[in-house]
Amino acid sequence: MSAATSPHPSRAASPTPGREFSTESYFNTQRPPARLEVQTEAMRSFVQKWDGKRRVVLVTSGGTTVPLESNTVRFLDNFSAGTRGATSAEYFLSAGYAVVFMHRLHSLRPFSRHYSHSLNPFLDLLTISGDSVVATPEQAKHLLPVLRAYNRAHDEGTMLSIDFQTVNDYLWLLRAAGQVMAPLERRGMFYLAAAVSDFFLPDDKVAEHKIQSAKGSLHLEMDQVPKVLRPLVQEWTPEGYIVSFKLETDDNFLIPKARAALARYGHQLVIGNELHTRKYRVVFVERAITPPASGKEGYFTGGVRGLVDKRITGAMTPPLRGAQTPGGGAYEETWLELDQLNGGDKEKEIEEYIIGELVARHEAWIAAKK
Ligand code: PAZ
Repeated sequence: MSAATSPHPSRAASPTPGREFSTESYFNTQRPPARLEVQTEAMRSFVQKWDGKRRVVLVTSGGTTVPLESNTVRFLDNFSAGTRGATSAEYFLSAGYAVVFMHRLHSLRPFSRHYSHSLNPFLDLLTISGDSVVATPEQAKHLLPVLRAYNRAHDEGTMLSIDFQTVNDYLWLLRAAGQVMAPLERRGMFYLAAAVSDFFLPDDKVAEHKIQSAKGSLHLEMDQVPKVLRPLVQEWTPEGYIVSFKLETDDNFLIPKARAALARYGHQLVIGNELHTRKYRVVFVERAITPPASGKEGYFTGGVRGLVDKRITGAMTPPLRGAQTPGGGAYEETWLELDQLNGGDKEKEIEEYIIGELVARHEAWIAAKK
């Protein structure tokens, strides 16, 4: 079956194979998820509750699926377990943020992630004492701070969980979150760590029923997911502090791709990470706010907490927001490397340092408006 030929008899075949959807045409033609209104209202009241009391961050987490059938038996997926998002949400909470945790259903979640069934099975924590069940003393030591932080977030209501499954769910929810958080202006942060598919099957190319193997090989032609970072930055939430992630499997692409994203979308920061080293090193790429000493390229080391190697390249351009930065602007790159930051403490997680850096930048972003 070719996906360019509609597998669903009642829907028209896609007129132009491999279409590029604009954001507008995407939302005009693709069906919203069934729970969109309820989830949007939950986000709206959460944001209103915390507006003026805490800064609010939207954390997106986990992978998105692309279903091949609307009665879904099969779907395309990606590797993300949601570790980055779930871990970061915990550090945002402990930094005093209210967190909208927008995550892939059944991916890792803040606090419970410490006890995932594959890495640290729950039953291994417990021991029988008479007729009771208790945590082993060794496990209780680890469990106590996690349980305290979990209970605090629960009692104070500082985290709202919103789940998605498909890339379509994700796009609709991101738009809703952007609009709902717009009144926060600079007090809102977006931390877009979810691994979002670049390709999707539009409604009119999705088979209604399970695709039959009797028809032979399966040919799929997927369309490109619209680049929603642009409307997020320029329309939905023009004042928010927006952090996107860039994942590559070749380190050499990280910086050029991150710079290209900044130039194209005009947001504040791209965090680059490579698939295999993502838990130990990341690079912050942002527009330079101070010119290189020489006026040309230069390396700057030390000075800022957590900064390992800071490099400023290119000619100085003012940091623009919501506008295209012409090629050749000045960029800063800050590498965070866990083994240089953790003082030998193997329990430390890179997200602690990432969030520390972000909180400082977010504060500066808010202060710059006053
Ligand atoms: O979920 P995880 O901890 O296994 O992976 C995190 C990540 C690599 C998905 C995230 O850090 C990231 O880079 N997200 C954006 C991926 C992208 O380029 O679409």
